[in-house]
Amino acid sequence: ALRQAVIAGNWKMNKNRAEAAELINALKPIAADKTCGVIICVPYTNLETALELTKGTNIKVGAENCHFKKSGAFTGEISADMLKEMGVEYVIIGHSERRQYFAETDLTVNRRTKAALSAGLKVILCVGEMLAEREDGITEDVVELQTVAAFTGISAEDAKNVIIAYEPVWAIGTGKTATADQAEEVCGFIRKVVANKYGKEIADGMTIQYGGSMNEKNCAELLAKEDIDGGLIGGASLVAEKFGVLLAEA
Ligand code: 3PY
Repeated sequence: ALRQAVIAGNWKMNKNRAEAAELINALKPIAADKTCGVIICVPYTNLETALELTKGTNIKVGAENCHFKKSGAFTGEISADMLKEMGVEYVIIGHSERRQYFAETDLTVNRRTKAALSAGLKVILCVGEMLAEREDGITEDVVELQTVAAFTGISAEDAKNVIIAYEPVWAIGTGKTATADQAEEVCGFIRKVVANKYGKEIADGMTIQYGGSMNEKNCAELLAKEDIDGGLIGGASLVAEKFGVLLAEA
C-alpha cells in the first residue's frame, strides 16, 4: 500500500468475555511493535473488556454496528452516542452480513454512517458485490452505487473519518479470496469514486481495505498492492498468532 496500512479484526458473533480477554492479552505483545494501525471490532458484550484491556496500548477498539437514532423505541439496537460514551473509537457499518441477513440497505447504511460520524466515531464502511453481480459484469456499478449512497450528505471533513472496506460478498466466510489483482482493481476504482466526490487529496489519503477471507496465508500478496491499505479480517482475527502475521505483513 502507498498509505499506512490498517488491519482491523471483525470478530463477528464470537468470543465470550473470558475468551475475549485471553485473545486480547495474547495480542497486546504481538501488536506492540507493529507499525500498522490495529483495530479490533468486537461484539457489544465485549466492548468494556476490550476497552479496559487495551488501555495504553496501540490496539483500538470498534463495534460492529450502530443505530442511526440517538435514542428511542428501537428494541435491540445500540446508538452511536452510547458507543462514543464508552470510549469506543470505531464502528463497522454496512457489513454484507448486515445487508444480507438483517435487511440493511444503502439507505440504512447511509443513516448509520452519518449518525456514527456525527457522534464522533470513525467508520469502517463495507461495500462489495455479490457473486451474480460479478458474473454479470456489474461489480463497478454496484460498488459505485453503494459508495456514493453511503457518503450522501457527508462533508469532506467527516469523510476523512471513514475507512472503506471492499469485501466481495462471494469471498466472505466461503474461504474464497479475490485474487490480489481483482482486489486491487476494485480498491483502485473505489478510490476514483471517492476522488470524484471529494477530490484527489481526500481520496489519496483514504484508507481502503480489502476484506473477505483475508488471512495469514494470503495477506502478503494483497497487502503489497498500491491501493490496498490493509484489511478487515474475519476468522484469522480470532487467533492471536494468525492476526499477528497479518500485522507483521502490513
Ligand atoms: C471475512 O473475512 O469473512 C469478513 O467478513 C471480514 O469482515
